[in-house]
Amino acid sequence: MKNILVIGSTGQIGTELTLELRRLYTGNVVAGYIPGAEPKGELLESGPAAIVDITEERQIADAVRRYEIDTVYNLAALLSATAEIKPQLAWKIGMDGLFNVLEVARTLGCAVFTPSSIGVFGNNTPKDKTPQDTIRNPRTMYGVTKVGGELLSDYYYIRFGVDTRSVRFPGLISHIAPPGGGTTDYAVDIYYSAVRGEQFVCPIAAGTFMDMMYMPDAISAAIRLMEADPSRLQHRNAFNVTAMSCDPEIICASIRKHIPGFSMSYEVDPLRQAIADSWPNSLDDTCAREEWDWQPSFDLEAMTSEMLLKLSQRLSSEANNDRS
Ligand code: AKB
Repeated sequence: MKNILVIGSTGQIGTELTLELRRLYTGNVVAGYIPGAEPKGELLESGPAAIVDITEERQIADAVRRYEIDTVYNLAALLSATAEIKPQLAWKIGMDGLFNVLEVARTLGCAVFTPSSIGVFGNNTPKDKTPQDTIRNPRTMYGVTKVGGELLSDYYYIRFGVDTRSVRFPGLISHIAPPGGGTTDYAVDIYYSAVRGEQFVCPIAAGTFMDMMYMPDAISAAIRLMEADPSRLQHRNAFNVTAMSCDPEIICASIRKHIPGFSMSYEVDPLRQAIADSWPNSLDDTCAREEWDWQPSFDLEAMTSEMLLKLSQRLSSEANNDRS
């Protein structure tokens, strides 16, 4: 039996991860949240919830003691574009918050998963098939906290034996909880526009390639890595993982196979574009495949079919509810 605490359970990854963990494990899967971002619906009804602000070490420790937690999924973060606007807060959550989690894990004996990102890479990193072990010199606060987080997590493993593991997520695409403040958010927003029958105004320029992944694959990556046999792990913080590499035109073309009239124009956001230009075009995820059998299930076409179907079902049932 596992008892798990998900910090940031109501965010883009947390919402789906918490529900999947509850489906898989019989122990307590505690939805940690901050006031103002309370769990609702199935997330609230299917298991325990607790206020856990990552900047308050005592709140983390209290939840870990109360529910006898053995594994923490630490999903608290500001995404890349927001982190550039609020760098001090990004540091407080990404670095000071992670330090709090690791200290609790060290003293109370928990394993810790903290997502890293393609944001750890910068302009000097090889752009295509970016290797697992290469230059990490981002010039964004998001990237700085993610590189710092990888190093700190490895330090806690090497120095104190805390079981820390992580993946470098690419842009994550989901029809459930929306992202907010990320550079790759356009790859979610484009599907909402398509389903609503609107033209999409893209903030990222044509020809800008970044890695992407459908959320069910991201959830499976996190859980599979935490379940992996530690004796096989040569790396820990953090593994490159990817499912596809695309630019806005490729996603648009994939949507047009289902909605031929869908149209897209461009109004490039300089902040997001500069961040996107500093990130890899595509990652090499061989190490994850070799060390814990990582393999995505969804390519672009499979993801587009499911995104359009699920989103249109959800948006039309919300519209019906609003009418009644
Ligand atoms: C972002 O765009 O900030 C995130 C990421 C790739 O880490 N989605």
